[in-house]
Amino acid sequence: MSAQVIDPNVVQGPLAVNERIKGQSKNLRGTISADLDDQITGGFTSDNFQLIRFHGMYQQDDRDIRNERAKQKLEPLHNVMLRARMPGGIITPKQWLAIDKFAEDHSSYGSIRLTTRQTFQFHGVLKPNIKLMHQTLNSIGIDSIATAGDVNRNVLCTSNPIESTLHQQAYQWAIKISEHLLPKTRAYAEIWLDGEKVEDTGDNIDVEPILGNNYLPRKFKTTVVIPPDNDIDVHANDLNFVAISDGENLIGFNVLVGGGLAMTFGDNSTYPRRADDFGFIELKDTLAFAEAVVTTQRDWGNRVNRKNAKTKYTLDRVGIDTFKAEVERRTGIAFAASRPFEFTTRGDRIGWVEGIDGKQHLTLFIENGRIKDNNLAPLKTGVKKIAEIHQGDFRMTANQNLIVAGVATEDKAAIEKIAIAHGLIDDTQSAQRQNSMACVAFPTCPLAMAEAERFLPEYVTRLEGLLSKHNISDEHIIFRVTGCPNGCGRAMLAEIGLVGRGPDKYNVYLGGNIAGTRVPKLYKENLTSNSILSLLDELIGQWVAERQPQECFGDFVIRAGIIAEVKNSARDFHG
Ligand code: SRM
Ligand code: SF4
Repeated sequence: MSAQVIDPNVVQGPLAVNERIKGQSKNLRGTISADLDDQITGGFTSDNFQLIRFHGMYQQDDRDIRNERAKQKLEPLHNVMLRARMPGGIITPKQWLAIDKFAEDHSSYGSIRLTTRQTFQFHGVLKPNIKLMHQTLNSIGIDSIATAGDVNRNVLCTSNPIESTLHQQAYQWAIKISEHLLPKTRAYAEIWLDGEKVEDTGDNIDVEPILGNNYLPRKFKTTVVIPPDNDIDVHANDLNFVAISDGENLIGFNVLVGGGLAMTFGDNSTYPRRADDFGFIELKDTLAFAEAVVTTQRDWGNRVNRKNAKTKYTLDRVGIDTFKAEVERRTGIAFAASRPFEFTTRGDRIGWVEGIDGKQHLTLFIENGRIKDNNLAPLKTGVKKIAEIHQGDFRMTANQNLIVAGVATEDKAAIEKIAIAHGLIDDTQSAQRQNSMACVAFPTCPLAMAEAERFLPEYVTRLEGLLSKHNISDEHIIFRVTGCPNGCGRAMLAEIGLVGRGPDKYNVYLGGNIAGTRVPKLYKENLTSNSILSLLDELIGQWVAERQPQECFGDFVIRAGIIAEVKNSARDFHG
């Protein structure tokens, strides 16, 4: 009998529980269908709680009323959040009208939530409406496959529609990559769309040539980005294709691998990390490289400890050169030297711009991505009215905003009128507000430790007050808040990032930059929002007094020695 060869790049030890769940799931089917028929509970039981994620749903409950229900001896009001798959974030007006109606009729919060990954979420859908939700989406050509779980998630693409030829080409690649890396299991169609049942022949019913039957060790995120815009924040992602053009057409990509932003408090083996540049590839090799990076991570990613399972940790564990060489071995193609590129901007350009095709594009600032008719403005009705007359498409941005894209010049006035009447265009919004962002957090996120989305608007008003006090009302600092260290609002790429620790308690991170190419570092821990404001008052005062021309806040705090620069996360982030 030959001895088993142990691959030194694979972490040995008892596998994480999720590995058993995935392995025994019959390619993500579990017993979800049976659970769906169980009217005794509003939730999903045992393994299915995890498995529905691979179908784009999370079980949640309203945390605002959780204790009250517990006192009444009621189970939490279980419901699901659904996240749609929307590579590049493009959606037609017809699709928008259908999702608007579903949110209105069947989601407890009556809102559509644009996310930091260019798609939308429904919150608060009760069990009896879940199938209807998938069937409604299917009828308009949308699904939610692989928007959560240990798979390649929604593929992002720079939203800027101005360079329309290049954008069109890049967008097509985002779709191709998304399709190529999708799970091949027919479980989604079978369970939600009443597709034909496949015969149960054992643990693995379908073949997963790329992801494997245990799927990936952890979530995996991919982007296609067009420099100099880094609107999709490449360094939050495992795999990035940086568009290289000859001025007009796409000729290839630089491939950046190993970004990610999450960490766990008290566990220094976890940290936010920038992606590394592996080199240039030709367009024709794009899918082969996407597949090779994914399969290398599939085979070498840590399946023992989920906290160290993402690609960023695999790279630091095996070494960048080893990982890169393996990708080259799997494709049979060597990376060429990286082509020069630079990121200079990140935020969305709010307001109208004219594309090179002469079409008009209106970017609407949607605070925290929450589209809802609220006391301040009937935003949801406004977008619906625009969708009723709009002939182009909508583009969801990775900064939680919405672009009304491809407006013919003759339709501009009508769309603008609706947008103004419904609070979707508001000239009083400051640059600071437009460059601030928060994750969802309470009441729906089960992992939230502090408020984020509900905290941000009022806090930005106070921050605006500070900028005004220091006579820089027209300027802004990239400011982001997340309700816990998972980093969904990308605070770990902000100039000032607040990370929730507990009710009204946040850690303060400083030192990210405008282009999103630097991770910030912990400055102060566990402060109340009031004390953070006093701190920021001092720091902003110092910045205004001592900064060099054009020096942004994040660069200043490093040059002034207020915070050390994070050059290599594994070494510097906790050091
Ligand atoms: Fe996230 C988990 C919301 C972007 C890192 N994220 C969650 C969950 C599903 C909580 C849960 O596991 O039960 C949150 C649901 C809240 C709710 O009620 O809606 C949640 N994440 C979001 C969204 C909606 C935030 C937003 O305000 O827009 C974003 C949805 C994106 C999408 O459409 O797919 C969102 N999440 C991100 C990002 C930013 C990004 O990708 O650009 C990150 C950091 C980048 C990264 O992955 O490193 C992020 N979310 C996480 C993590 C930490 C993963 C890790 O590496 O450890 C978790 C927790 C987990 O996976 O265990 C998480
Ligand atoms: Fe929830 Fe934390 Fe993500 Fe915010 S950062 S949405 S609190 S998991």
